[in-house]
Amino acid sequence: ASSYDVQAVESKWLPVWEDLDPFRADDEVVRSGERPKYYALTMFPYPSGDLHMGHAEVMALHDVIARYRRMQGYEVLNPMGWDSFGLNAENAAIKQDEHPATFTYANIETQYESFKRYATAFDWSRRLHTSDPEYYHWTQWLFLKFRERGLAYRKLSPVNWCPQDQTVLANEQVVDGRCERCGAEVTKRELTQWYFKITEYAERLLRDLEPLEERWPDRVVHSQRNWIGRSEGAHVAFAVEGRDEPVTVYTTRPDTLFGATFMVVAADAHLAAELVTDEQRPAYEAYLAEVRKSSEIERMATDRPKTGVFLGVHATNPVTGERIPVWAADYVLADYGTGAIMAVPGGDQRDYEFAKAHDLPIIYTVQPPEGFEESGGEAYAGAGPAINSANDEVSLNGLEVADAKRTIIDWLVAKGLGTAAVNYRLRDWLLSRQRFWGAPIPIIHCPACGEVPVPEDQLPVVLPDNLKGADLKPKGVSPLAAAEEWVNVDCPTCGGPAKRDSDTMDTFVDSSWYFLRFCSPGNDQMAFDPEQVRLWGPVDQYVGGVEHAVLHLLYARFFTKVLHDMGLLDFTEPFQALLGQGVVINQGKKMSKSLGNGISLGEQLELYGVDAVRLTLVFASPPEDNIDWADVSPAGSVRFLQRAWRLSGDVTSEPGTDPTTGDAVLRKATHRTIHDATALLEGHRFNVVVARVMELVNATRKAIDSGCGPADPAVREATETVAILLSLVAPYTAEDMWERLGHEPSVAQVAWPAVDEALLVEESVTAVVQIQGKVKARIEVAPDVSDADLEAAAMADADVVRAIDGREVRRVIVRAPKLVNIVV
Ligand code: ANZ
Ligand code: ZN
Repeated sequence: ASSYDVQAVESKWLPVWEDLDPFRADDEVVRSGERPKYYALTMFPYPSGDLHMGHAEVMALHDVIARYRRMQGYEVLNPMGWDSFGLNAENAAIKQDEHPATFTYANIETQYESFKRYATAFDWSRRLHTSDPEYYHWTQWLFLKFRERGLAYRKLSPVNWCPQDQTVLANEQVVDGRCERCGAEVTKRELTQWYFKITEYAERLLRDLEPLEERWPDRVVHSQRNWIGRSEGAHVAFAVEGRDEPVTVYTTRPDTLFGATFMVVAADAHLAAELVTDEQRPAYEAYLAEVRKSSEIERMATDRPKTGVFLGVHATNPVTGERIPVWAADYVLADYGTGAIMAVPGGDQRDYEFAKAHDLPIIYTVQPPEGFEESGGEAYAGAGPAINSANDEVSLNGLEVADAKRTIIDWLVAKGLGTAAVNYRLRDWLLSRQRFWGAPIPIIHCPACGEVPVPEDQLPVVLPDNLKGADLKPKGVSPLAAAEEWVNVDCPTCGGPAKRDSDTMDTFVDSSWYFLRFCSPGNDQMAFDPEQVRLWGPVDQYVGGVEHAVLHLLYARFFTKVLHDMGLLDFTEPFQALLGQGVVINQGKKMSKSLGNGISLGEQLELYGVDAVRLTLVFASPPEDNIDWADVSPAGSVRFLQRAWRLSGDVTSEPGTDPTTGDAVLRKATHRTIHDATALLEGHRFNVVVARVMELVNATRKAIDSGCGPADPAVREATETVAILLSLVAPYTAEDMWERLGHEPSVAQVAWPAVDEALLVEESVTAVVQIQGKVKARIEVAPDVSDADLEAAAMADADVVRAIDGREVRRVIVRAPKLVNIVV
């Protein structure tokens, strides 16, 4: 064909690639040392519909990396699968009166076909779905292993409850007090739930972020740090009247202890109910009922009046000996620190407002600067020397905050009243969900034996396939609890009647280890083969959305560390490098149904073809930036691809023609492009790579039409380079060009072109000739000119000869290629 037909090119190459399977990763090649491994991974999708523009972007970017590394000589593992459990399918199933599997696997097939058409460089032989029993068998096994190590446990505690989805949520799934999925305001409920003890790994999760700083986006590292939220302070014990045990508080400001004028216990902590006197109990219970009704959003609002109730008891401030009242309030959180605080209204704004509202004393313990209005309605949280802070034994007065902290902690330790303490904001990971479409928790509850793990040889615990539609409607308990046949079993230990745990696991459990499964997919003896993971792991480059900063990316790091500690992994971090792509927006706004500004990927592909859409997405901006579809031109991409493709039809030299005799100007442009593209690819500046290929296409066109002509070997070299570079972004066009240039498919399998360094050398440089220190001439010389040649050229220059004017040359200093200094 002499004109570029997008449809024809696509339908021509798709089946050829299907046969060639050029992206299959070969274990043997790596094991034998023939090629080094490279593990390229992109976040696997939920099968919630067909692929959309967001997928198209991330896959286009990820493909550039995978294809480039392959051409560089790596054996690339680039697998793909589906994160196929979750509420999405379950809600759709309820609406359509189906089993969630029906919806899930239909969507997977649709997405699979779309991935293929989109020409992604995946090794499909490793495909997995987290909702397959073959996969969740091992999710369940891992759960049991974590439990054996004391890292999975059950406890009763107030949990985040989404009234819309009728299920509990992990802290990470509550965003600004709302359900991350449906946006409903989250409330609290007291429930017995399963947790992973991620807090035991808090310090390591924090410490190991440091080496990631170089190769992970700042934003992600920063939010993980904040989320783990390490703080240093002290535990201080307060004696409480009528109680043997003291109440311990966590404070980051032990230096302010002299200003602790009251205590506050979280209203919904058990401690509050324990402490309250009979007299105050009715008031407390009324208050607690109010607190329970309010959502997290209301409770966290800073401008909210500081409500609370006196518990009727007093404690003793350990440094002042003062009797201080103990209150309950909702601004103190039950699950942070110890759930109780020493209130220092002079130093903490929340305490200050509470003190004002309830008429409690305020003492400043740090000297505020000149001009600070003590009655201006504010606590002073800044630096300065301690004041009002002395008793008979210890004085902090005059000490700056850090010194004061040290001094008071030493005193508390000596008195047996406190210790230095580190606290983390990170909570344990709540993993159980009262929903159907997830991996069942492999535990059996027996009235006689208690919690009994399902024996390993009875895994997987498979979901029942006879539930659908209304059976799955949320009722507050898992639909599995109502599935009599499924839930009632014999106890594996005593044989008596027992019940299966009817909760399923958070889908983030499934995705915390999928990158390991890809190394030995289909293994029915283990979750992953440690030998195979040694071969391929860890992931060299991960590509995906940074909205997962504190969810998936933290959980996967936690799993990796635990599995390392179990002796199953050599490494402790799963993802060596992370690229977080921007999002595709339209007309300045996020695409949404309500705004009606959605762009259908399918339509774009019909209109412009796969290559043009991919090219547009890669060319639009640096990968991390958002792309506004209103600002880009897929039609322009089509025109460029046509221009590139036409070159391949114009080349008249034979394949294999030695390029070294070709046109020097074009050859230099070609090799400069290869050289720069390599550096740009390493730096993930893919959009600039595209711009450079566009320039090379123009240079080649010019050489054909008005330069050396189509038969010149340099034209072939340039066009082949265009095809190879373009194959990272526009695989169909590149493959077709490659064939028209007389080669066998696939261009994806050729080696990255080598740069001829000699062709990178600059043409000439300007040398300055001075006589008696004054510039007399400038001459053009080769950059690698020798001192002797440069001196000869200078002495022969007409201006120099005139300037010397016959005088005797006493000395010549030469600094090739820049300077000649002549002394006469
Ligand atoms: C006395 C004090 C004086 C405090 C002062 C601060 C300033 P971070 O940095 O986030 O760890 N706190 C402790 N447990 C709490 C809970 N369960 N709910 C609400 N607040 C709690 O915060 C630690 C500080 O937050 C602690 O230090 C405590 O107040 C409060 F001038 O103690 B501080
Ligand atoms: Zn039993």
